[in-house]
Amino acid sequence: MIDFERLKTAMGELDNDTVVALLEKLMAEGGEGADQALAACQEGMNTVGDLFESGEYFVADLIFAGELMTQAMDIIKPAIVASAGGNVGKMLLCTVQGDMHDIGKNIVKAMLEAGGVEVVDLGIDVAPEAIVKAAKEQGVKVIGLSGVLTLAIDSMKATVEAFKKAGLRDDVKILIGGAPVTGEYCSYVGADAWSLNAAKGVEICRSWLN
Ligand code: B12
Repeated sequence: MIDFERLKTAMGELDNDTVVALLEKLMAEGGEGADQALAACQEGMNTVGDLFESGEYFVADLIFAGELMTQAMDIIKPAIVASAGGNVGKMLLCTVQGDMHDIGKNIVKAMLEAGGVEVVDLGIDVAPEAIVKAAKEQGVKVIGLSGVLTLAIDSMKATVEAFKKAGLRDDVKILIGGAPVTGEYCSYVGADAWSLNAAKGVEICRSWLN
């Protein structure tokens, strides 16, 4: 088993070589502990965020962190996306308007697909009206909204409002996720459910689609 504390520190220090070496070791040993590795990488990203806020890291470091996190996920993805089997249906997923962060969304997407859910990925910075339009066109009843910035909460709320305005709110189930999301925000947004945990999100979507 690899040293997860070391992985977290290496991620926070943007030590590319150590992160890759540790994750490749984990995969070479059969992939056990991939979930813990994902959590350690996320904690490392929190360190990056803290150092950015305190002025020690700059936007260029955030960009590098994003690339490193993507690379890390590509290595361990085969071990975290355990297949739940059986196609259960189709849903929409995107990062909401104003937010360009997509690493978390892409992890959720990979896990949904492995869990038998067909995902229509609308990408990043998606306007509420575009989400409603896509839901109509695709005949989709489950919507997953991702957001990492605080402002994403208001975009999520605007998306729910757009479904109401289109007279479709009762026809769809809306799940929100991403770092700032809480139960309180879920009520504020008017979503049906929330989760910070990708695996839990897959469970919720599968139950709605079933
Ligand atoms: C990498 C990064 C970037 C990269 C993103 C690259 C990319 N392709 O995504 C780049 C460089 C583009 C970036 C830009 C910016 N960033 Co940035 N970024 C980060 C950083 C370091 C990591 C984010 C990340 O990928 N985390 C790892 C993933 C795996 O975690 P996650 O997104 O939370 O997803 C998990 C769960 O939340 C959940 N989940 C996510 N979505 C969903 C959806 C559903 C439906 C479900 C069920 C679950 C779920 O599952 C995932 C897997 O477990 C964070 C710091 C942090 N603490 O996270 C700052 C951070 C998010 N960024 C921040 C800021 C300020 C910015 C900029 C404004 C900087 C600037 N001055 O330009 C811009 C904003 C651009 C924009 N409009 O979006 C702030 C946000 C502050 C705030 N509260 O609003 C943070 C918190 C850093 C900080 N502490 O200051 N950033």
